[in-house]
Amino acid sequence: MKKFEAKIEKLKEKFDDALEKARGQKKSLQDLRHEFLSRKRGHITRLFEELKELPVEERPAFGKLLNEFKNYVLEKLSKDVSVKPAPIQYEAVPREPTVITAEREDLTLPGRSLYWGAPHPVMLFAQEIEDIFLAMGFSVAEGPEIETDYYNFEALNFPPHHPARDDWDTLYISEDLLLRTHTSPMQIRVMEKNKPPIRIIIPGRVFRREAIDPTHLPMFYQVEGLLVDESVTFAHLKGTLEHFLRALLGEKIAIRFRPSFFPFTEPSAEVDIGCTVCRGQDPGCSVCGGTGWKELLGAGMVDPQVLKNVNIDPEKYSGWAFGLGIERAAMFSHRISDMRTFYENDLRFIRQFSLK
Ligand code: 2NM
Repeated sequence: MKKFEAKIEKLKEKFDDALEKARGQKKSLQDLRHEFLSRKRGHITRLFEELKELPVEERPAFGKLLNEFKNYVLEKLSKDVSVKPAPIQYEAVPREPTVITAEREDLTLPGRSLYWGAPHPVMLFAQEIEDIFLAMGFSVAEGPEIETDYYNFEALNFPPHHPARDDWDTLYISEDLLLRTHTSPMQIRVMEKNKPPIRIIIPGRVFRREAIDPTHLPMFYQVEGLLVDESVTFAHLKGTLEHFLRALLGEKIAIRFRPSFFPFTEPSAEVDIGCTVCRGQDPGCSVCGGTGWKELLGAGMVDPQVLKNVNIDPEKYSGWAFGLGIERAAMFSHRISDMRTFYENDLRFIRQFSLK
């Protein structure tokens, strides 16, 4: 049966033709494999079916020819390096949008900003004061809030039972221990440990037995300053404090010195600043009471007896000192009418100052 042999020959030509065209194209090569080898309708599969209809004696020879052709096709197709295994197809699993919103956080929301807190206005004002004195070559020191009678009073020239002690309503812990009524005890400690020249300021909490009202608290902050050197005069005190007050409250602030008395300074003065609210123009002014002046700090030349108490020779050295209530100064600078607002911890109040 030459006819069968011719069919194979024809198919081979067809295959070679198609293979030439399909070279390098995966899809076409897969199609070609399907066209010739498909188990149902492939050309070669059909020829195997036809083989069964041939006379039995002819089948082996043609069967051999057909098998050779089949192997030829398989070999050709498998040799084509461009035929690679088909990529794995992953199936997309659809998700219900309701599941996403109900079970997962919304990652597109903006973050919540953290509140870092704000410096307290009293601390900010203390820093402003410190900066002014640091620029003039002063150092800053702190000391204990619990003191002995000696450092708080006796070394500062308050003798026992002296009526001057009545001006400082003291909170006693025991016969000898008390809550300091000023930061001057630390100035005694500084003078005990250091030789002049001394330039220091001491900020810190002080305590007095006070009835609470808009201008009095039993705890408040003070800054005291001290300068000791040779040939120091009241003129240095005056010039330094004037510079300090102008730097703190503005160049135009009015300043006056009034004679006064403190046990630890001689002579002593109280320093007033002109009322910035009414500028002395309103006899009914609630800030200055119509006087046009506001007392801001106390100062004076360190009493020779205080210098002797710390073994500094008053014949060789002299010094000046001052004390200032920080809340009181801050109230005046910021026009705050009630000192208690500093310690009510109302964040709406406290936050305003750090915006400066
Ligand atoms: C004030 C007023 C005047 C003062 C004096 C001293 C020391 F230690 F040198 F004697 N320290 N602070 C002083 C002087 C304090 O506060 C209203």
